[in-house]
Amino acid sequence: MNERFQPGPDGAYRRIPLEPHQLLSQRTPTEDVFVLAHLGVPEVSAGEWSFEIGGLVDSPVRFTLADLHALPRHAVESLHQCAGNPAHPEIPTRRVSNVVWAGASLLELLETAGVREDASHLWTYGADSGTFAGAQVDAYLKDLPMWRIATGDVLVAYELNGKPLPIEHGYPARLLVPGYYGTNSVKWITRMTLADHRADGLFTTKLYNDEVAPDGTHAAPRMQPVYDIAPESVIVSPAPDAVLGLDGMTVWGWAWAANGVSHVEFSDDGGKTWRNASLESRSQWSWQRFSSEWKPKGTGPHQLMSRAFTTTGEVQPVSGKRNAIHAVSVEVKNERSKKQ
Ligand SMILES: Nc1nc2c(c(=O)[nH]1)N[C@H]1C(S)=C(S)[C@@H](COP(=O)(O)O)O[C@H]1N2
Ligand SMILES: [Mo]
Repeated sequence: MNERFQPGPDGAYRRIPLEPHQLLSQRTPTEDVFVLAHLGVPEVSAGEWSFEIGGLVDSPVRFTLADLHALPRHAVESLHQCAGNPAHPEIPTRRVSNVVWAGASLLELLETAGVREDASHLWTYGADSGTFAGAQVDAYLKDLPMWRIATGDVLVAYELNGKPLPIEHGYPARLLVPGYYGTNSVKWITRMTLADHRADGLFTTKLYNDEVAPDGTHAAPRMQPVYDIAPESVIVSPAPDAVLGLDGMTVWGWAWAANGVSHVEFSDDGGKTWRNASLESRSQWSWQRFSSEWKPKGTGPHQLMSRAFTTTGEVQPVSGKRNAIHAVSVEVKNERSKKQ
């Protein structure tokens, strides 16, 4: 285990993310990207490192870092978000970045091995082991349905923002699943296995599963893996507790969802009334900038909110979910008191 990146008292090493009002650039600089490691950060020597793709394949294949570099390099701009504490899916943590990853295409690696037809899931193991939530784990293990891999842009990434992956982000190589919550993008890959069922483990079938809202046709509560990123948005400007004048300003922020956001609404009265904000288009799997010209109607406290929608009609809930609406309280004063 790495001396510099030991897990904290709750079992995870993390670097504090930027607050929403600090997410000023379209692409998050590497030093500002949040870091999450449930079991601490392992030390992996790239010289000795390689990983094998095995299980339900025609012939297992092993890749070194040089092998990965020799394959076509794919760059993907992608929103990167932590799902938050798996024991508290109701708490929004807003650990979010937007970065450019680069590496080998997982599809191309799998073609080399030849995936058998009965394979339904890819299991990916990380080099880290230890204790989390009172349970001992031999390796960080996640699974991925084959249909997501077929959709494309899943990488075995060795670069972040044009530079080799920093140790804490998964050096020498990590999985990167655009559109899926960060938990699925296994760092410090040691092994991949094709299987015909989900991987049974702490981070696959025990933690990181959400109860699906009942639809009346199923008696028992149904669970679904924390895969797709739910629609979400944050207001970057104005910052919380800003003191503003009556002259008006541009309210702006970022919005995102697994398959992109269709529109964003803005409220200046704590969610009583909403209006459409303008929304920029998505670049690959990136977040999208939204903005709204806003001229306060009067002085006093205002609660600003934004909510993102998808084409399939999903929208951010008011509370109780990891993607709940982000609210920003500001104070509007008249020109004279503002200048004092
Ligand atoms: N091997 C391994 N991979 C991991 C984790 C981990 O603890 N071990 N944490 C996951 C979680 S919960 C998140 S949010 C992302 C964070 O990636 P980052 O630290 O590069 O931002 O890595 C994921 N991959
Ligand atoms: Mo996470």
